[in-house]
Amino acid sequence: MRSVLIAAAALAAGVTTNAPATRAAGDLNLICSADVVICEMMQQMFQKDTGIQVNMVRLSSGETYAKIRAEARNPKTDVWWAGTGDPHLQAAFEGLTQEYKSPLLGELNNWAQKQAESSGYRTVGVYAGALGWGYNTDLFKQKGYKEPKCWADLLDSAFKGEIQMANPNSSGTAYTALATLVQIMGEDKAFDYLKSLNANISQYTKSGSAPVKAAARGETAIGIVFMHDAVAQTAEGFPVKAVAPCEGTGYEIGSMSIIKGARNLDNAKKWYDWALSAPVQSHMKDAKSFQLPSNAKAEIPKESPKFSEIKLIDYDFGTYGAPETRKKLLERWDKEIGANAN
Ligand code: S7P
Repeated sequence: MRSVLIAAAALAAGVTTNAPATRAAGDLNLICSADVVICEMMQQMFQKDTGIQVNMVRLSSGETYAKIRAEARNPKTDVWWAGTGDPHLQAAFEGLTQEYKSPLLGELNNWAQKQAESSGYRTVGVYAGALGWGYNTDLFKQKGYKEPKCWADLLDSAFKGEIQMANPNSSGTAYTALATLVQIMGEDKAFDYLKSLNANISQYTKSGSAPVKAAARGETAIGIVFMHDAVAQTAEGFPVKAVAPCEGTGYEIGSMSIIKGARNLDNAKKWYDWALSAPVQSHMKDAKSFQLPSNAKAEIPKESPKFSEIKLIDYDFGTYGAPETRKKLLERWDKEIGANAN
């Protein structure tokens, strides 16, 4: 099924799945932290456009950050494309990624340029997406559940064992959720909230979008995810409805970074400029990737959740993208939530 989806996405993007012999132009070692369908479509499109062989692995954002830290003395990756912005900023602040000013910076929306400026040009925004959840409308009808419109509604005891979210250690989505709740409620109240929510959580998954994929298949009623990941399931034909929380919500600036010490630096810069271009970003919807593109000239998919209709908080990327904040929040999450998981 997955390979059918990838082939369909690649075809829709006007590329073939049989990449030509690409060794002559060299290699690029890429970690991709978005959904595997868009990762493989980007890999195939770039190979076709440039002749460069892309050796790609898909890892969640927190996993990638940990891998890059562990390999700092002997980097095996050239480019980290996609994934939530906080761990890209954390890597930038630790000097794990390298400064690069793309000639395409001027084409980007302000929020993407700001991500670059605030990191000393060690990362850049490639898309944006708002946090929320998706629920299975068929299951809700069958069980007589009421639509949860607010973070507070997720604590209803009717949802015991019916909610999934990811683990914020591995997943950028779940770290965004943790940082969002702390910003909305204050740290102690957010941890009280997460302890109450824990009673309704059946599983903390490794990857951020897994909870809503499980909701789509009827394995859980609700998945706390980025709204565009819920919309992707609706677009696949599953009975999933995306919700923007009434109290307000956080968002990601999905980012891209070149790793310090990249062995294939010229090819890394080629990928970087290519991935920021409007035509490439306009293709993301072909893989049902419905984030808001960072290039102001790229086509915004009609399915993309509209930021103007979502109550967004003024997400503090400086604080929550700092390595000390990440360490402190994750240690507390492990102790107070992870250790008591069902
Ligand atoms: O599926 C697209 C997307 O939600 O995936 C990225 C996210 O980091 C998923 O990986 P995690 O497992 O780290 O949560 C997002 O950046 C992106 O919008």
